Amino acid sequence: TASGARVVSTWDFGVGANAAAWQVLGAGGSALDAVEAGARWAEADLCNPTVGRCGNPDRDGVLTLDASIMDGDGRCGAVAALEDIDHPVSVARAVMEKTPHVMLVGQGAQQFAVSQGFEKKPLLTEGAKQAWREWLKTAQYQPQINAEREQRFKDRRPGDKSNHDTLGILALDASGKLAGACTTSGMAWKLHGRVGDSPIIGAGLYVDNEVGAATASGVGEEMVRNAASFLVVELMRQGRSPMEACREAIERVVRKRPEASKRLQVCFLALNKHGEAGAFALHKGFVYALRDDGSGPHDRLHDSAS
Ligand code: SD4
Repeated sequence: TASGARVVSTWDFGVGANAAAWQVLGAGGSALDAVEAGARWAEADLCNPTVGRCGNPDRDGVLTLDASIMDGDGRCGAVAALEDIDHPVSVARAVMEKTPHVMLVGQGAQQFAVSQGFEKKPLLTEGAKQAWREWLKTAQYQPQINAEREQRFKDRRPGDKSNHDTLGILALDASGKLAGACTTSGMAWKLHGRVGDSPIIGAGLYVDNEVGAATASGVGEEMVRNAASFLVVELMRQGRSPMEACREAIERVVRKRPEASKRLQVCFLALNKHGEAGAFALHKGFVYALRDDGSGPHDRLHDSAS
């Protein structure tokens, strides 16, 4: 059975990722298989301009993908700046399982993916190309906090106000093991070659069966600066609840760069080994999705504090 199992994912599209993960968890499958399934669902979602094949490109019009995966025993894998491969999270898992390494980047990551049977194909969608051409008119790199991001998404998807963003997904399986994954096309209009937090173990994702797991979304440079997901897990180790740990990590981000913090979004999501979840964001607007085997609604969207 799936007793005690649960999964949490960033943003409202996390509901879909959780459903995919639950197909694994609900059948008694492993947390690792569950988070990969959830991340693959998000990567395949053609309506999401910040994850996978529908992602917005960098300033040169090139779509580069970042992803990581980790289990609670410290096994991990990641790819960064990967081009033309549509499931970076599965390539990250292959790095973890089939190589002595943790991270592959760019050309080398692609070469490895192809050697593992992943198909190389152009991914940039018409919509993303159009958004890039539009962006070129001003060519200003100014990451926006949610409210303004909604505007961008509205341009891409009329009527849709949702805050699509990087997918971070954390799962606890029936045997009490944790795993997490994080997948993204990174910040739109980034410099070619820019790597965010999502594929950096300890920044965009960290998992430890002794304590819990954490993941992040928002402007990745802030997570890297603060080794943020590792920080959240270490705060939980010291006794903080998932929410308190996320809040304290946000306070650290603000303390480091008070001025910049006014203009950028940073969101943390955590799950401890007892299955308690919590989140905290620098600015309003971050939600996460939770699914468990409880008697309540199977899918719940939670507003994080900010
Ligand atoms: C990054 N954290 O590449 C990711 C992207 C993201 O809101 O979450 N954007 O920095």
